[in-house]
Amino acid sequence: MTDTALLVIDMQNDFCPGGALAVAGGDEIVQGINALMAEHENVIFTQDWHPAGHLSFASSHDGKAPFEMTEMPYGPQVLWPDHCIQGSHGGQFHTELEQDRAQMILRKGFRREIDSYSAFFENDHETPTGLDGYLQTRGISRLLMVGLATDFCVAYSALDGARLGYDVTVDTALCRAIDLDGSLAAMTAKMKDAGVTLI
Ligand code: VGL
Ligand code: ZN
Repeated sequence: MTDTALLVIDMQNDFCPGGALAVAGGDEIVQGINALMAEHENVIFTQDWHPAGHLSFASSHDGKAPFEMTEMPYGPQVLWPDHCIQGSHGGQFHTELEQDRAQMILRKGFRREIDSYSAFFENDHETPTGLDGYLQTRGISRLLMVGLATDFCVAYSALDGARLGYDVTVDTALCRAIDLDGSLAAMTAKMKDAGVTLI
């Protein structure tokens, strides 16, 4: 039994080319992730999973355009194009991703009022997703993270994981970034400062 899990983050159609919030090269990492999954006993997926009218969508705010900022009760929030709507094609995993390997699929962002980048906490940084309890009861203390997007869901998950005491590695070759206003450099620096290993 190994104490390591591979966390495959938000490998969904909407984050791949042709999707609503396409990350450049998002589809290029699918085969590499499939190969990495074959080497790991424990595999967990996350799935961004928003109700229509989610408050992280620019379309839910009068006069706001995608990629502008707004203030939420929990702090600043980027406004996104509508994406990963529950039950939609965009919310499904990339068709070539080997989904059968996932032992758990953790959905997040399902509350209309609050976004959730991290696999551990919603964007208020205090509402738990339950992943910490799941990992602890399974005796998992090391996490290898891959997926989309490097500077949002991957980075937030890595930072929270490190803060919770996990040994976190991010395989940057199997991630792709949105890179909004320098967010990739900023989040990379934060991950390094937090003791996350970047390979
Ligand atoms: C993500 C923006 C909005 C991500 C999810 O998976 O990085 N980014 N929702
Ligand atoms: Zn989202």
